Amino acid sequence: MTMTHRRNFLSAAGAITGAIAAASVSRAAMAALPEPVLQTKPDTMPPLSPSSGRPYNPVVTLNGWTLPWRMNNGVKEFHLVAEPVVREMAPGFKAHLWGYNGQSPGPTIEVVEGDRVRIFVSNKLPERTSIHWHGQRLPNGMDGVSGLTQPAIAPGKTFVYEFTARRPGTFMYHPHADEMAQMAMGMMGFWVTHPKARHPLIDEVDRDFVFILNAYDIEPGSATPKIMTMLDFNLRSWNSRIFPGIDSLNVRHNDKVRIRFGNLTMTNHPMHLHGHEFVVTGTDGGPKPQGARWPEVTTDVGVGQMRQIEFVADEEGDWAFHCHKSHHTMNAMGHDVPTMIGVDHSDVVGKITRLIPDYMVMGERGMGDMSEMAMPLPENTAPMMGGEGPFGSVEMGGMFSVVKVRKGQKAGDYSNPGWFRHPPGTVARELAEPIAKVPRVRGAGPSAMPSQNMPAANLEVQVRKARGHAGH
Ligand SMILES: [Cu+2]
Repeated sequence: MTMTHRRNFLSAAGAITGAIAAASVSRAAMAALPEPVLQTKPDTMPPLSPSSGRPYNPVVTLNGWTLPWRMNNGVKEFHLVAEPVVREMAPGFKAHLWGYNGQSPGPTIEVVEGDRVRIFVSNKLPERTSIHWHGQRLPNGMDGVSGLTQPAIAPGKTFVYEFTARRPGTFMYHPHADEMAQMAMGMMGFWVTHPKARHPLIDEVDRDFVFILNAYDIEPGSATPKIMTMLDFNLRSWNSRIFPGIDSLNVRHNDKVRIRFGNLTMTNHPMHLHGHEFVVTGTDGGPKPQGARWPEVTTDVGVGQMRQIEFVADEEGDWAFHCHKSHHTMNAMGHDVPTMIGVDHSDVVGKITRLIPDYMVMGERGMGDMSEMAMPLPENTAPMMGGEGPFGSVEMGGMFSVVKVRKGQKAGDYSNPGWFRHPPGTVARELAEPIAKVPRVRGAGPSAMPSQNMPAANLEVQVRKARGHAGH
């Protein structure tokens, strides 16, 4: 267990914040609060079974964890600490982010419909903050919009939020103070409210995974995100992790699986699962009516939206699960590189090498080679794409992971079973023998294409180029 209680709150937090002058919270004020719980490892922690209150089947936060609570006279008390953190986004690449309780995103909060919830929020950031409880029904003054529904939480101060979790579902939390900077720095977390009893629109599942889609702009060789970036982020992550740093979702064959995700980036993400059809069973607005559900393999999640998908994992294997925007399954790289596919560099390379000895031709045959080149990278930089699979480089980065479906996986076992062992004869293979010549069908029906029409010889194409904008 890597979770540590912060016995000496000030010194432990001081060690994490390093050079950044963190605000101090008085020890006397802290004594009355639930001890903040800290997590610094980016591992996927096992589900946290409820120690008190109504029972439920807990979720698993991808490369994250659930925040323990203290029961105080029937109220569930949590303590979130907003603070600078160091997040390992992938092996060999650490980012200086802001988050909660040692991590970005912060810990997942799990409660039960009808629970009275009290959340203490201590601000150890160098600037003011607040927390908005996205999607919750609550008294207006608990909504966390600084300036509108409450004064901002100044550095060094602790605020208390209290409300009843009225609606079961999939929610998140994030600041509503200097949002652009604080969300670009990684301040966000997941919230799940479990139903208090059997709900006609909420199925019981064997596995329930959660994560938030987020994006950063961190220049290769540096560690702090550029907070002024509006659209051209260079890292797309799940829970501030990028492939191959995102853990696989390990399930047992025939498990009913739910995956919940929310989008706090600046663009939409079409989420695509291989090998299975799923249904979207709910959003941050609540469970979807049965008549509005249909099978699909990709569902788009817009900015500020949440989706929960469900499927029966009835096909064994290692199934890719990723954002379908091809640039979102890549890590940091330059986007303004010309396409070189089909360009023959052979005559120029020699000449340029005489001037620049390290010159390298890039992209003559596409970009796939880049993943195997193992070029020296600036320190603290993740490769553009990578991830070793059983058959070579996976050539992916960013928002990509694998759902591993195994007969041998035990109930409640979330450990990685390793690569799938394909039954003999079920893997695409190189053709060993020459292709037998198959006579082409020369039909005369309506679909036959007379060859004299293609290609048309001596075809002259005239292009008129626009000159100026006079005609616009
Ligand atoms: Cu995407």
